[in-house]
Amino acid sequence: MTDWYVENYRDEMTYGIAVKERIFDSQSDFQRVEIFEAVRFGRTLVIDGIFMTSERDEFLYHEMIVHPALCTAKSIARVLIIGGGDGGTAREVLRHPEVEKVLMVEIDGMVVDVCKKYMPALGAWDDPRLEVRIADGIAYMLDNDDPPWDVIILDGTDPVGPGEGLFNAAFYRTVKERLAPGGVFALQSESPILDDVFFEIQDTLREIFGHVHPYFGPVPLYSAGVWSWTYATDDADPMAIVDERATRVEAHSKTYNREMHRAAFALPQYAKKRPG
Ligand code: SPD
Repeated sequence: MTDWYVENYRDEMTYGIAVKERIFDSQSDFQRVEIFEAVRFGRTLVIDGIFMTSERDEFLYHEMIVHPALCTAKSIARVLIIGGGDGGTAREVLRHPEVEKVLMVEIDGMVVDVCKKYMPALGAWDDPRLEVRIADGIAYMLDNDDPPWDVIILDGTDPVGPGEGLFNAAFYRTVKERLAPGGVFALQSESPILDDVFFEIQDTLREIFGHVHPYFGPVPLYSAGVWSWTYATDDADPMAIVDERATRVEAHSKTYNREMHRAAFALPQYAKKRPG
């Protein structure tokens, strides 16, 4: 009999994936962390019952949360990642040789440990430019003496549980204060199809940043299928792609290229205003 892992979205819909083998299941100090081997998606990470990433389609998410910002920010020497414990976002950041320092602030050490162990291809854990700090990203942003960051990436869960405080104006203000001139804030901004959270994120970011540009792509692991990220800045231009950086990325990427970058920022009619 098929073993189904079923994500339940607000008791309104379910999305099921056939499991070949259950590999890890434990409650951390913050959330339930599970890894299983899926029939189609390969090793898959689930947090609090929500699909996070899979070996099969992780590139669709990680390349797109990283490279639009990294290919257009004024400088990319210093990159801060809040969340991102599976390592995929840091791996993509580290593909840029101009990056000198990446700090990943992840609240849950269990996520880092199990992804290193069971999904090692996701990360570039041995790169000496990467520092992993197991700490609360909100507390870090409020109290640190680090120099400003050229790019800040928020790679969190959905806005429930420990990730909830990462989706409000107070947090976005701390991000803006820590960004260097010409800097970019890139974040995952939920599905533009299923509910209003996408629109709430856009409205809140617009209170704080001069320019806010959502962009879109497919992530089959997420039940809505269509996903969004958002590029927020005061003084960078998401269309000003630095060719030298993009050329290097295109040599290894599976989805990102300059055409995909430009196309992702096309705003579908349904994303232009909240459904009534
Ligand atoms: N609905 C799931 C949203 C998950 C977003 N974060 C995924 C983390 C991948 N590094």
